[in-house]
Amino acid sequence: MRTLDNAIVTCAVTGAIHVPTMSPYLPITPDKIVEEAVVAADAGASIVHLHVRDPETGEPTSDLELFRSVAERVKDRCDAVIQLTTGGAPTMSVEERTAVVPELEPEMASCNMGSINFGLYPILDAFDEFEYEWETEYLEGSRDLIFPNTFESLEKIIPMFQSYGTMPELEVYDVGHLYNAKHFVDRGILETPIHIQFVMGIHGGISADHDHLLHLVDTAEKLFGDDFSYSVIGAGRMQMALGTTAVNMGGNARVGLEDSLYIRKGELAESNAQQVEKMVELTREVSGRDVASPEEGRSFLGLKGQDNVAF
Ligand code: KMH
Ligand code: ZN
Repeated sequence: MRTLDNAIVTCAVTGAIHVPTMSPYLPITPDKIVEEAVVAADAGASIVHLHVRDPETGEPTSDLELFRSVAERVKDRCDAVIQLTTGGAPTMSVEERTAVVPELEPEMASCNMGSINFGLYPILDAFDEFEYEWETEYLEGSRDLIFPNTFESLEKIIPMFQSYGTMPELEVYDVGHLYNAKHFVDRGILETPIHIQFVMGIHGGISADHDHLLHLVDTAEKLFGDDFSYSVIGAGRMQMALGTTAVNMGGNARVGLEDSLYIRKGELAESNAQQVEKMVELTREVSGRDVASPEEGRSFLGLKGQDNVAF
């Protein structure tokens, strides 16, 4: 495994899992997404992972002009690596959600390594009423929805990343997705070293347990030897716990309101930066590592630099 002296903390500012009813702090408008990303970077996030939302309804969208406007403004105000989602929302087509790569040529973008059930419907049990009509439909619809990332679509997407100089961050939701990555490495389609994001705790993927993280890392070691690095998302209440374990083991951590709305059990986080500050402090207190700067992150991951993006 490749490890950096300092740990990379990524902040995922807003995503497709949470609906506006769930938290008054969820950033929805472009202004708020930009502000949250910049403050998270100031708090120590060297990578910001960005999705965009319809500013009127808060619905996840793949609008390229919104992506451009948010990415441009974040770039103007901080030097964090801007990592755009190509996961979008499970309801979008693969073409729609990956269009950010040719359009904006980011330094880095997510690349989801397999198809899964993506069950958001348990959230329905937690609320009596939702602010927007789409929220109930969206969550209910996830009962019968597959997040498609087929071999054929990955055969097209991975070379597209390479032609625009965009480093794919491989989103691995279960052990089998590591074998999918290995398959593309063996065929010469995916270049090494790879950077993996273990996404744990999605209803449909592997659960957010420490023993599963150890197994994922061991399996990646077996398949890729020294040719991979990793970060961990513990979706929901395991965010800080799994992030801390990952940085203790020489990996990296992702926090942010995209994957957990809480700062601790029962207490909503007031901002993305609050979660970043906590992860930074945990990293320093328990792992003996410091937190990587954006430049350290870039050099470790071999990124092309902010001057070479198309926004
Ligand atoms: N929010 C994560 C569960 C992506 O944007 O491509 C998944 C994610 C994927 O961040
Ligand atoms: Zn995302």
